Amino acid sequence: MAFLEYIDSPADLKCLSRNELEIVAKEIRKLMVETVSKTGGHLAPSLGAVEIAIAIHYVFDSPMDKIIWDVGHQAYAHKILTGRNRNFDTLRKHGGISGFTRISESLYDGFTTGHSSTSISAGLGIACAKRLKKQDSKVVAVIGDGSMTGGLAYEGLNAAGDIHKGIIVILNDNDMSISRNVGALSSFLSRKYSTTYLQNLRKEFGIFLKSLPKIGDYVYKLAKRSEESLKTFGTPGMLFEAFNFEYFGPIDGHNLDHLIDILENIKNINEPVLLHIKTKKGKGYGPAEKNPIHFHGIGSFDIKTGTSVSKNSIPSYTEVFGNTMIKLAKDNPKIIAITAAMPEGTGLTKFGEIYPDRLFDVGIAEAHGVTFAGGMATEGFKPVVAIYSTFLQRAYDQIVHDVCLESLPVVFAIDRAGIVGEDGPTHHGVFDITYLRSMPNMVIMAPKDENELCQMLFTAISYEKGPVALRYPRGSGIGVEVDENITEISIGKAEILKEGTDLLILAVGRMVYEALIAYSILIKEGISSTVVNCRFIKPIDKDLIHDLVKKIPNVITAEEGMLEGGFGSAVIESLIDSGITNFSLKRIGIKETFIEHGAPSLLRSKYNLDASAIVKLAKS
Ligand SMILES: Cc1ncc(C[n+]2csc(CCOP(=O)(O)OP(=O)(O)O)c2C)c(N)n1
Repeated sequence: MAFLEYIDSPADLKCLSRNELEIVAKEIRKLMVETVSKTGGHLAPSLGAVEIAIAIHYVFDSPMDKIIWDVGHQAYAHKILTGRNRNFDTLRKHGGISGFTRISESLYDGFTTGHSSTSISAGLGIACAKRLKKQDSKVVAVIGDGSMTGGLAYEGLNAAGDIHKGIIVILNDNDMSISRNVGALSSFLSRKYSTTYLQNLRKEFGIFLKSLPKIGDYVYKLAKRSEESLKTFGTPGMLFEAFNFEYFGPIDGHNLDHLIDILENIKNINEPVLLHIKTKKGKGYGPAEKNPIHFHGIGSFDIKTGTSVSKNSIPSYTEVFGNTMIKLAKDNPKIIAITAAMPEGTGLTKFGEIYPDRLFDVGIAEAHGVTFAGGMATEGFKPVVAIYSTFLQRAYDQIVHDVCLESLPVVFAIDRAGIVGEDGPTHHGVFDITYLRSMPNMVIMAPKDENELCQMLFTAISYEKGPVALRYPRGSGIGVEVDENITEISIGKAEILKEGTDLLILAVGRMVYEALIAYSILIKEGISSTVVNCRFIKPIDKDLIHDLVKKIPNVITAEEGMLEGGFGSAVIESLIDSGITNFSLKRIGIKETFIEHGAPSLLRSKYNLDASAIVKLAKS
């Protein structure tokens, strides 16, 4: 690397000529592709944001000026330019650098990100705080067109345009969210008018103005302003100008010269500014340009061909969910699928191909998606809202207020529940049990394997009395056969998998499998356990659990989620509330901490979420 190895901070970048910056861009892309081919990560989004990262750091003075990368998944070039190029090979590895931006990782990261659409609000907060501190440093928020589909972004724009604080929003528009972007805004951003059309429009507008009987001062000014606004009519500027933003663009987001010139120009405008840049997702690496959806977030791959290195032959929970949806939808025309910008991630792509009218991609708008499902349910449909556990947090109020209050029969298919691994603390799905458990009318279940996932989905869809949340983990299933004929299971009923007398293990979801492994280890050491697949977190199978605890008072509960307000808490509360106090109970789960990024198996071992943790606890 001719230049990159000498760049330890943005100050080093500023010493280079513009031609040399082009070489830096090439070196960054090479480093990114080489690294992500081994570590996995958000390659295509970051490849598309190389020039904008260079231009920002060339023009602004970070860390005094604050740079905020929405989601943080486009920020690899930013990381490389801000002192992390030497350990970039540790990207997403345990103990290494995060796949998103973290204020605890670097002074150059303006805000901690991972969930989308936060950058404008955070940036505005920082800008207002700087004003109060009488600092005149700048704030730059870089946000993708996909992230612009999130409502929070508009709350930020609305506030920024009202209080007129200097903030520069850079809209990195590549026409893509993870999949092709959706929604009216997306088509608005790419709307193009021919010059003739615009000229005709202006002429007609002029004629219309002249035809007005009396044009007083006020009307004239208004008319003038309207005429001026016609100049931006062919561009999305109109939208942002309505928010009181000064709009610039759209410009080529890969032309470093243009980017630097325009940033130099808008740097000192003390009003909200929006710079619209057009970029190509995956830019500079053929396979990623060709297949940006696949390379949005990718595991390790072969650089030459772009093919993934390993693919587990056991189907993932996500795939099993998607296939079961197709199967069930065939006989039940009321089934509707809803995704928040993640048809691939939630396994619904094929469903959408077969039933295009029954899949709704609402964009990165989880809150809207849930309320939308509530509306559908009032009309007799059966909406299945498939959202990752971590992103469903965005819709907490909508689940309570728009679904649970009237007990509407909406199914929540909660993917990536539990530890997700390398994406880290912003993405682990560990809070859903806690926040859903307190909601009246909600049923919560978790399957022990992929076959039970099918049964639970069928059960959830058949349940008419109210909402059901079905949580299942990231990655491949256990490898069990999936029944051809899917059967229902009884709501609130657990199943005993092993019978023993010394210890009672009450497990849910993925931890059932770990409990069975623990059972086999313990039996060899002379400890016989009863293992229960509890299936339901709410309502728990009180009758069975109470009976068993009375017989076997040494109890371990096991779940992959927060202990506070979790499944184990539900068991304790239920026992105590029923006056059963003669038991000793230990809980396996996550104790009041944010779990860092790293390989799932490593994290499960570190945080005692596996069979050996159950064995250790049993022996103690
Ligand atoms: C609240 C929330 N929902 C879903 C996601 C998952 N997600 C990560 S990136 C992304 C697409 C973002 O698109 P865009 O901002 O245009 O960036 P691009 O990937 O195209 O560069 C999505 C849906 C998320 N990070 N946060």
